[in-house]
Order: sequence, then structure tokens, then C-alpha cells
Amino acid sequence: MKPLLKVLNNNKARTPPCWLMRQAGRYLPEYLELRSKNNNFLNFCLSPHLAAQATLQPLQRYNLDAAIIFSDILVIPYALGQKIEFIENKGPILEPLSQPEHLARLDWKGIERVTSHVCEAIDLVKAQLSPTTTLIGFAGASWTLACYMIEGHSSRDFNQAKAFAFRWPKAFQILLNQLAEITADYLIAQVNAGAEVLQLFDSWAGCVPSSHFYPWVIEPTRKIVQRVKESYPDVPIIGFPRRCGAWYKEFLMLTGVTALSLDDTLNLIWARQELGKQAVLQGALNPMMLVFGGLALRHEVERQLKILNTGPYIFNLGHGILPETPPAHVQNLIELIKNLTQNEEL
Ligand code: 1CP
Repeated sequence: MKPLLKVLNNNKARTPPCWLMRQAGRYLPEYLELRSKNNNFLNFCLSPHLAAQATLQPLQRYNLDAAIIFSDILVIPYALGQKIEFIENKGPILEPLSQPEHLARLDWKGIERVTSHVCEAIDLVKAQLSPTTTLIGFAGASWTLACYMIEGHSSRDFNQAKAFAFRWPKAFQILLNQLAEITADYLIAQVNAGAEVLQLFDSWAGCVPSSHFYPWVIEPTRKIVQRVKESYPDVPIIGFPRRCGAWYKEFLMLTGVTALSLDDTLNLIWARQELGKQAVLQGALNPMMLVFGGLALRHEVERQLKILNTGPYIFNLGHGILPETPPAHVQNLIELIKNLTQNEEL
């Protein structure tokens, strides 16, 4: 069995499998080169040959255990007909859903507009992947998608999204439910096409008020997991409710996810103890440590292995790789993990 799948099936590995969130992208010169010839980011994501090429680029450089299909969580609002643009050095800009009436603009049948392209990219990648590498499909969870769709751009706290939810709770609930439905369809299509593992990114779970963590994060995630499992009971699903602190425990118990991706602010000793020795955990290196490299990186990798590799564990970052990361540091990291775990230093 492939190393990543083995761990996701609850087996502890001596050397944990490793992949990095946002491993394809702007820190790689070959990605920048490919991207410079394609101005429009959405067209780039939705061109199966380009997406397949970008997916495979990190695998050509490094001995990583997984490929994550090159796309973006915001292809879903695009598929629903929301106006969206990716502006260089600024990020995504959407026409915000600022009133409940605006929800009527969304075309819930539009999902087909992206599914076929992403599935074709998955098919192309699968044909070129080494037999030990696992292909990961992904989507944004409902809360994080709703954040961008309502706010219209990135934010530290997504207060416009919260204001919408408090002012129009019914409309907000409908939005979360509908997003959960089509996200499940989208993920099922990715598994049909050949994705072997799924990751659900809830990047802004950390700014949900505690009073609403259950309806905004847990409940939509539980629905997505349940729907996917009705079609594919065995497909592992990794949940990433970033920066939700102690809520990680309820999230694991109540959503049905197979594994948890931990962020870089969580107390890892708490995590291994409270989530359990049998819990499949992924993470949680601070992305700046990979930028910095050197002794600080070595000490932190050692610490994380000591704490988390006591049970099923997948090495990863606590959030996406930063564009300023020197590509050589990724190579160093992979060697470091291997050396530290094979020499019985730990
Ligand atoms: O200039 C460019 O080439 C665009 C930069 C870029 C890239 C390379 C964006 C815009 N998205 C992506 C690819 C991407 N996005 C991938 C595939 C690459 C890989 O993992 O190897 C994935 C998995 C994502 C997921 C994603 N997009 C998330 C969830 C993970 C996370 O980092 O929290 C989020 C929040 C987005 C939105 C988004 N898309 C792009 C940017 C710059 C952002 C973040 C905006 C923000 O900071 O709020």
C-alpha cells in the first residue's frame, strides 16, 4: 500500500509520509515560468494540461508522498456564476454577496462548468504518477467559501461574512447547506476521476465565534463527509479547520473525517494526548520555519516528530508554503525527516 494511504488507514510509520500544503506554486521557478505565459489564473486552473503540469512539478524535484491536484478552492464560486478575478499581489476579488437577494444570482447547476476540467486534470496526473505517490483531491469547506463569497476578498476576521450571518441567519444557513451539497458532488466527481484522498480546507475556521462553531463549521463538514462516504465509504478525508484550537477535538469526533490537519498554533502535546494515540494527525510546521531553514527548522522538526510520530502521522506544514521559501529548504526538510527517523535518534 502507498505510504500515505497506509497511515490514513491508521498505521503508524517509522518515517512519516510527507507532502506540503500548496506545494505547487509561486516558490517554484518552473511554476512562475509556466504561469507567466498564462495571465488569467482561473483559465490556468481550468486548463487540464497546465493544471496537470503544475501538479507534477514539485514531484519532479522532491520525493514527496502525495500530489495535490492543482486548482483553487474559489473555482466553486466561479462555477456558481459569481464574478471573480485573481489580481496579482492582491489575491482573489469577488463581486460580494452583500444581501440575501444576491443568493438568487447563484446558478447551483453550474458546478459542471469546473468539474469536467478538474477531472480531466486528475486523469492526466494519474497516468504520470509514480506507484508510491498518492493523489489528493480537495475543496474549500462551506464556511471558508461563504467567507470569500460574502466578503468579496481576503480579510483577517471576515466580519462582513459574520454580519451577514447574524443579520440573515436563514439565508446564511441556506448558503452553507447548498455549498455543502455541491462540494460533496464536486469531491465525489474527483474520486470518480481518480483522487485517492480528499482534503477539506476550512482555512478561516479560526475566526468563527465559539457560539457558532457547531452550525458553521462542524455541521456543514459533517454533511459533506457523510455524502461523500455514501458514495465512497473508504476514501480518506483530511479535515483542516485551521486555528480552531480545542475545537479540533469535537471536529474529529463529530464530523467523521479520517484525519486532522493541525495548524501551527495548536499545542501539539495537547493534540496527541487529547485526540488520541490512534488519531491520524497531519501538520504542523510553521511555514516561516521552512523559509528560515537552518537550526531552528531542525529543532522544530525534531520536536514535532517526537510528539506527533507516536501515532499515525503525516508530515506537513501548519498552513500553505510561502512564496519566499527557498526550494532547497524543501529538499533539506525531506532529508531531515528521513535522517531523524531512520537513525533512531528519536
Ligand atoms: O499567482 C498565482 O499563481 C496565484 C496564486 C495561487 C495559487 C498557486 C492561488 C490564488 N491559488 C493557488 C493554488 C492553490 N490554492 C492550491 C493548489 C496548489 C497546491 O496546493 O499545490 C490549493 C490547494 C489552494 C487552496 C486555497 N486557495 C486555499 C486553502 C488553503 C490555504 O492556503 O488556506 C485558499 C484560502 C485559497 C484562496 C486563494 N487562492 C489564491 C490565493 C492567493 C488565495 C488566498 C487568499 C487569502 O490569503 O485569503
